[in-house]
Parts: sequence; C-alpha cells; structure tokens
Amino acid sequence: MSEWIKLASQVIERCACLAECTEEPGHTTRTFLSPPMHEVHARIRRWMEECGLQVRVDAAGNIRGRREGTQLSGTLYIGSHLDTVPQAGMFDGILGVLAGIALMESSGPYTFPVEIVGFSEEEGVRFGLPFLGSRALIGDFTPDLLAIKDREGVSVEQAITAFGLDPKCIPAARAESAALGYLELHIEQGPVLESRNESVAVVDAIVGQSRLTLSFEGRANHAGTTPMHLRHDALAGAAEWVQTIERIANQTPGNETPGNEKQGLVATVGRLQVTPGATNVIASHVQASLDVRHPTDFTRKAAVEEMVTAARQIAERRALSILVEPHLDQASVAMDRGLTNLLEQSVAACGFAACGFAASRLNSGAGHDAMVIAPKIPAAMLFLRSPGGISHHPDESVRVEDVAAALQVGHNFLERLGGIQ
Ligand code: HGY
Ligand code: MN
Ligand code: MN
Repeated sequence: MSEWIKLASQVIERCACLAECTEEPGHTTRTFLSPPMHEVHARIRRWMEECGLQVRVDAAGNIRGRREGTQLSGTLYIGSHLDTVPQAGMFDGILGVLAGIALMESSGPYTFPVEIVGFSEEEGVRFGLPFLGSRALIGDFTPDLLAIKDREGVSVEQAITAFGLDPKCIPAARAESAALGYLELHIEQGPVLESRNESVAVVDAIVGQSRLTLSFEGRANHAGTTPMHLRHDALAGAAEWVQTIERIANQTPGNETPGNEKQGLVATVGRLQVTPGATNVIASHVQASLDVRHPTDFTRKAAVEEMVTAARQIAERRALSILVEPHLDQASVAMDRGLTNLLEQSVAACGFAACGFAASRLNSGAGHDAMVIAPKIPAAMLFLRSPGGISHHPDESVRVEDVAAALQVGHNFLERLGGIQ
C-alpha cells in the first residue's frame, strides 16, 4: 500500500474517531466550545504532539500545533474547522485539520514555521454568526461579538469562560503579521469533481453569502372556530414567502439550465421556528432563516433585497408584521493568485491534473475559513471529491485515494514553497 494511501487511511480513521465527539448521541453534532470539544482537543493534541508540534489552545478555542523553521517569521498556516452542522458527516472541516497534521508527519522541516490550526467555529450554528475561530486568527474578533447570545441565552463570552478560556486573551490569538500564507484542504461538498471524475481541484474563489432572520408576526387563534378570511396566520405567510424566494432564485441567470456547473444564485430557508407550535392553534409567530449565495456580490445583494421586499409585501397583504435581522454580508473572495498557481503546479506535478498541466479549478459554493483569512493572509484551497456531492449529511464521504492525492499535492506544495523561500 503506498505511503500516501496509508497516511490517508489514518486521516480517515481519525475523522471517524472524532465523529464520536458529539452533543447528540447517534449523530455528529459539535458546536462552538460545546463539551465534546474538550475531547476533540485532547485527541488532536495527542496527534499533534506525536509529530513534534508545540500545541496550544488560544482564547477563541482554536487548537494550534506549531513547528518552528529556521526563519523566525513567515508562518504558513494550514487548517480548517472542528465544529459541525447538526447531524453532520464526519469530514467537513475536520479533514483539513487532520490532513495538516498528516503533512507534518510526512514533510519538512522547512525554513518557514508551520502552524496547523483547528478552528473552534466556522458553521455559525450556535450563535448564528460563522467564522468565530478564524476571525480571532486575523484579529477581527471584535469585543461586540462576546455579547452575542445563543438560544439558551448564553453569551459567547460565557461560553469561552465556561470552556476554561479567558476572553481577554483573544487578541493574543492573532496570527503574525508577516504570515507566509494559509492553506485549507476541504471536501468540495458538491457534485462538480465527481461529474468531472477528478480527485482534487484548486479553488479560484469562494462565493459571497448573506445570512438573515425574518420574523413574521400574526395572531394566534383557535384553529377550529376562526374563519379563513379572519386569520393572520404567520406560518401561512412564511410558507408563501419560502415559495417566493425559491421562484426568485430559480429565475436568476445560471439556474435556467439545471445541472450546469456554473450554478446561479442559491437561496435557502433552513430553519423555521413556529410559535406556539400547537396543531390546533393558528401560528402567531414564525422566525425564518435565509441563506443566499452567488459568485457576484451585486447579484447576491439584489436578490436579497428582492426577497426582503417580497416578504414585506406578503406581510402587508396578510396584515402580519415583519422584522428583518441581517447577520452576515460576506463578500465573494478570490484566493491568492501566487499560492493558487503554486498549488496548480503541485496538482500537475503529482499527476492529478485532468488535462496535462492545467489543474481543475472551480468556485466554492460553500463558505470556508479561507474566505475570512484571505483579505489578511494570502490563502489557497484544495478541494477533494465529494462522492454523490453529499455534505452536511451523515452520508458525507471521501475516497481514500482522493485523500491520498490531496496529501501528495499538499506535500509537493510545501516542498515548492520551501524551495522558493
Ligand atoms: O455553510 C457553509 O457554507 C459552510 O459549510 N460553513
Ligand atoms: Mn460546513
Ligand atoms: Mn466546512
């Protein structure tokens, strides 16, 4: 069995081992600094120390394993996130952290220091705001974030303290200013590489995303005695709106030919919270999430505006009130050209470029820590094939030969970087 397949098998086994660390027995659910994250840190710390890394956990809950180089600065950061969506698969995020550790086992030392980072939070599940871990790495974890509360009323500051960390030390989590770069290995989470029958691809850009909450307020009343024309049904209004945003998204350019690779705008209502939620009571209140993404920020923002206007019109017609709360307006982010070209050379040198020397490239429809890091530290991403295009689901998987390919490319990338430093 090739060295790379052996190393890849170990990465996959470790992903499975960490998938047991969960808030929800029988599923993999791990949110920001929840109790199972202590066990994730303990296992990752052991694996990092076994390959000689100096390990620390910063005040934002990122676990970091560092290997010094002969240079004192110019650190290359390699990482991804430790947290998951509810009932997740076992590879989204964590694979990139464990692949980074595997590269430390099989590469270097180099002149430049290398730091493997497991980010505490990227999905935004617990506090509604994503990228808390990587914001701390680039110095964007502003004090106002500490006051955000989760659905139990626990603040970010309380969650950090409860985990045994000191929020006052968050500024010390910041990466060095002369960082050499950031590399993230991640599953594609979509169908493109499988449709191209390719193991890996280089990411050109990460599409921008908007996240909002829309609250529809009507009037509860008896389901049996209230005539239809006298109702102010918040759930009926929200349901009409969900259909409307699907229609708006389907009508944006790029979606007219289903299945084409250059997907158009995507819009998702992933969560509806209905109050009072009794079968014989007309819903008085519905809180709906909205997630909108597109490679072009203008198109994305225009679509969000159209969707919010539609919500206001539906609310007015149904005599409902509406509250719109924006949470995230994340611009589309291009990866660093220099590092991305180097990564493309590594893909080709390792023989994984589909056509000769041009590695496959694509935009990422999923958000990643790299999009937060890229404005401050040159960033590059390598995607691995997602069988069935499945992710954010227990059936999420990887092929061992694709993980081996990604490790081989990562190793070659580090050697190239070492050669030009
Ligand atoms: O939602 C996303 O795009 C990513 O999985 N956090
Ligand atoms: Mn995810
Ligand atoms: Mn991810």
